[in-house]
Amino acid sequence: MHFTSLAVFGLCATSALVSATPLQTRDVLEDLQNQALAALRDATDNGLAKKSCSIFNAKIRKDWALLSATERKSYTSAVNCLMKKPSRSDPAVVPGAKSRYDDFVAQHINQTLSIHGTGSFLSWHRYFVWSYETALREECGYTGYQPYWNWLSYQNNPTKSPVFDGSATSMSGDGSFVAHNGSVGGAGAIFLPSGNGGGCITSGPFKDMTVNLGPVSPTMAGETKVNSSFAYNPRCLKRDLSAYTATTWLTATNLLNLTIGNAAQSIETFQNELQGRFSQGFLGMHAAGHFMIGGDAGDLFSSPVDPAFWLHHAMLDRVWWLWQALHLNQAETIAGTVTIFNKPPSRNATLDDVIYMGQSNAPTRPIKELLNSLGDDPFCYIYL
Ligand SMILES: *[C@@H]1O[C@H](CO)[C@@H](O)[C@H](O)[C@H]1NC(C)=O
Ligand SMILES: *[C@@H]1O[C@H](CO)[C@@H](O)[C@H](O)[C@H]1NC(C)=O
Ligand SMILES: *[C@@H]1O[C@H](CO)[C@@H](O)[C@H](O)[C@H]1NC(C)=O
Ligand SMILES: *[C@@H]1O[C@H](CO)[C@@H](O)[C@H](O)[C@H]1NC(C)=O
Ligand SMILES: *[C@@H]1O[C@H](CO)[C@@H](O)[C@H](O)[C@H]1NC(C)=O
Ligand SMILES: [Cu+2]
Repeated sequence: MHFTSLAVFGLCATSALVSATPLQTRDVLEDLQNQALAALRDATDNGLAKKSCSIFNAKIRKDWALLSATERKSYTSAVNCLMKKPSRSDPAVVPGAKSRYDDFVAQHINQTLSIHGTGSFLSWHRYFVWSYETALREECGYTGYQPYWNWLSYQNNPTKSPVFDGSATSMSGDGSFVAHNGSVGGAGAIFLPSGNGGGCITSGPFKDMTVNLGPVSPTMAGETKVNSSFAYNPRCLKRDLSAYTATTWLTATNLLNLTIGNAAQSIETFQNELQGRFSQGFLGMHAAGHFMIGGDAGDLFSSPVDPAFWLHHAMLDRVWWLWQALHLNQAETIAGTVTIFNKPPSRNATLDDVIYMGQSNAPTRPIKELLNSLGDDPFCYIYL
């Protein structure tokens, strides 16, 4: 009952916000965030939070922009540590996995066609980010939690974003300028013009990193794919930050539609809108985040080679978390089949379907255990 009145409040808030132009993106997100936290606080008493986890003791994942310089550097140091630890993958099977970091990339490559445009898309990526966060903490001494990249910031000039400004406290910046003919997103349907990058990143914590796996399905003009999915292909990390992509799709309007607008009606409409309507030229916020970064991040299979992947997917998880908190009576529902955009046609996914993480440190679990961020086992976190 609590939930219904909150949902109604949410819908009233939408029309108020939509009529106020231009949309103040900070207010939009703060408003959603406050509603989500209020809903979760109420729900704590009604049994949403299980066992010892509650909104009051949950771990807090924060906006990168709000972390201190020290916190940001401790995060990027831990990522660089993971890139130096030896791989646990079988070199005969995954020759391109040279580091612990690569073990995660290889999982994503291997499972790409059953974790995108499927009923497991949201839960698989939630568990993936969590297993990576856990590895940073347990294997590399990181003491914080996974930060996120707030999509609704610096859309006009991503190179000024604290995530991508190329400084020592960023996630490294744009690639060097290499003339090329844009990228093609949306499963080949949506042309995205070039930005000012296209080449290797030049500064920041990941300037000297080596990308070992991919590209498996490159989308930036001029890139060639490897001959086999797990091939060893050492190279620099390429980006082409795109204000075009950010201003077109990483918008407050789209976020509101997903969380409290027409697309928020069910998990099916939510995840479909989040993943785009490619044939209509609508990239959707998930792919838009990938193509705002561009270069290696635009590869459906090997995109996790870019360490910004995890901040992007934490934001995606946050948007799902916001939707769940604002639709608690639907929070543990899923929709979709078990093949990418139902190609080839397949059965619906079920809550008992299992998600496995291979060589990461996370045990196989059914989807139903991965829906509640306050479910205690394995998750106990919120976003701020
Ligand atoms: C890839 O996935 C298949 C199942 O689809 C699994 O049998 C295999 O072990 C996986 N390979 C790696 C390297 O994880
Ligand atoms: C660039 O790519 C777009 C979309 O694929 C295409 O329409 C255009 O002709 C290309 N331009 C050049 C100069 O190759
Ligand atoms: C892929 O295979 C072709 C032909 O066998 C070979 O010429 C090329 O060097 C290979 N590319 C990579 C990246 O291994
Ligand atoms: C909101 O999402 C719905 C469902 O996908 C879509 O039909 C509609 O065009 C979207 N509205 C806006 C303003 O993007
Ligand atoms: C699969 O799910 C859709 C809704 O997402 C539903 O309409 C359909 O009936 C389901 N199919 C089966 C075989 O249960
Ligand atoms: Cu993915």
